[in-house]
Amino acid sequence: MNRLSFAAVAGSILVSLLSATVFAAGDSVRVYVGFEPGQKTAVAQSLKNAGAQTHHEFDALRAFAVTVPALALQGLQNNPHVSYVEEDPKRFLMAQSAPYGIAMVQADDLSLQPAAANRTVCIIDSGYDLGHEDLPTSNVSGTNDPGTGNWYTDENSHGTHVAGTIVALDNELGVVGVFRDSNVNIHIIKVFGADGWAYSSTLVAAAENCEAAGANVISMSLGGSFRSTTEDRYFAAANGRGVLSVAAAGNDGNTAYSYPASYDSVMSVGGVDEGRQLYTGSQRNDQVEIAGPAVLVHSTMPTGTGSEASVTVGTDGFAGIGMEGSPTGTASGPLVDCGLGTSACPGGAGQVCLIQRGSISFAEKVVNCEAGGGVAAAIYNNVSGGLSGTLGTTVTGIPSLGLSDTQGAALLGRLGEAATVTVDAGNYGYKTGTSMATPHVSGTAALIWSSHTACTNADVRSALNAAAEDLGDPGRDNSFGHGLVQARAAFDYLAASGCVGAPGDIILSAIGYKVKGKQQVDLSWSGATSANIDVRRNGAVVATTENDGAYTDVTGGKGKGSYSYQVCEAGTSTCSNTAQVNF
Ligand SMILES: [Ca+2]
Ligand SMILES: [Ca+2]
Repeated sequence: MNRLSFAAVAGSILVSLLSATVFAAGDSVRVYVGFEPGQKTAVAQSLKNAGAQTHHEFDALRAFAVTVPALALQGLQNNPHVSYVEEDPKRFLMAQSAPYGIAMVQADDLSLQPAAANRTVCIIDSGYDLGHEDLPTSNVSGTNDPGTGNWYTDENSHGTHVAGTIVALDNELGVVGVFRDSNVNIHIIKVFGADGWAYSSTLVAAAENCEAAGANVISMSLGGSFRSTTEDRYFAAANGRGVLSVAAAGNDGNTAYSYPASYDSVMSVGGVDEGRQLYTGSQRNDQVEIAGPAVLVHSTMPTGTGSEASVTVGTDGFAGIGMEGSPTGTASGPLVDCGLGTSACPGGAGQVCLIQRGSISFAEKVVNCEAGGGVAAAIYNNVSGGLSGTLGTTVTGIPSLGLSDTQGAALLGRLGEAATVTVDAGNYGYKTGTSMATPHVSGTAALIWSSHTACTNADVRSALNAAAEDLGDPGRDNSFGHGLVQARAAFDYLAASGCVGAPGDIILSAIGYKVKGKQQVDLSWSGATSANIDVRRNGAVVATTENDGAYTDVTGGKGKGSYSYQVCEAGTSTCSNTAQVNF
């Protein structure tokens, strides 16, 4: 292509970019203006005559970056010394940002990052978007399931979001996880398809696959309200084999148990928001053991299925959350305070509506903005924190997003300035639930264990609980358990305890069932250090057995019965918790 035809094509690009814009007198536009060889001075003079403001001179590229009156564009394009004129498009900050939860659980302490992968976290969920720009491809494996398909795709998005909280890379893109450099082995078991449910037996089979893959930690952002003895026995036995199982406490906001979280052998994880207040959906009961960030957690979404939304004023960007149902797109205009947006905003056509949450639905606010000629709507929270809203079934024609209360306050100080709202598809998104709290805990467990590999699952569990930041009522409570998981404090606790000797480090689970009418109790324990252990039933030693983490006691009884069990280092009074079994 010779220069002449290039100039002609470049000119047509400008026309296609800018001709759709109707300029008013006084409008200006920022463009690149290319000049022919030897014509820099001549073009500079033409630009000066046109009233241009020069930002940059690129001699090697033979181009200026200038702001010129829009009405001068045509003359510049017709100037024989000008080789091309093209828009100087905006470029936005693409930097990585750390989700609030990573710092909240002390996983931003880089000294905790291991030098190599030596722990394995098994994530039982909806799959993993292998190839995502912010997720590792090394140290990642998975097990395919004939019912749900390939582990390395995710038709639901839940599993990819959970995985990002554990392993999103420190790479200038998107977010970061608890582990930043993929120095943890991830094994993915896909039990959910797009619709998001599975059987208990599917879960047990999945957890068995986790163990086969060498899992140290099993992370389960899932649950259901019905208990299964078989499932209970499985997780108790896995605990005895050294596996730490972690599961979501549930999102129903009541005091019901959810399983597998509410088995003794599984850590039940409740949720908090950015202000360390209880997530309103978090289930509260005596099985809740620990808490993690759960509200509006930012993490990875399968490529292209997430949402990126922002307001830009001048050089300041405000990252928001696209309204569910908002069309994608970019729109610019002066920023106008529309109050609560309960009627058409009187800012004149073309404005970006800044609207406070409250009184009417988000959809009605956006409709009112649009009715007043607004080109985009930014709705800010009236309570602390970010705003994730939905337009429901209302169809709107302008991009809209939610902002935090503090972002809203900042933007109220920028009224009248040109604002640009962008809502676009992306690779990241916000989700809320104890499902999001769970990977903060399972990831932290693996993180501290990575540097204390001599410790048992029971040691790690004890350390997480002992070092948690107490929230709510003093001491353990049914909302937060022992409190907010804290990576640095738990790491230090393990270092100080040397993994051994702390009371309560022997953790026992006991599960009763009947075989042909006869009472039988499966005991599973971890954390004992002697060669043999004593099994105590109702205070009396009924067996001394190998310390292999499992024993089945046949009580000899039928019908009803009530038993309390402990296991103790043989011949000592160093014992586990007491586990109760009622027939
Ligand atoms: Ca990243
Ligand atoms: Ca507490």
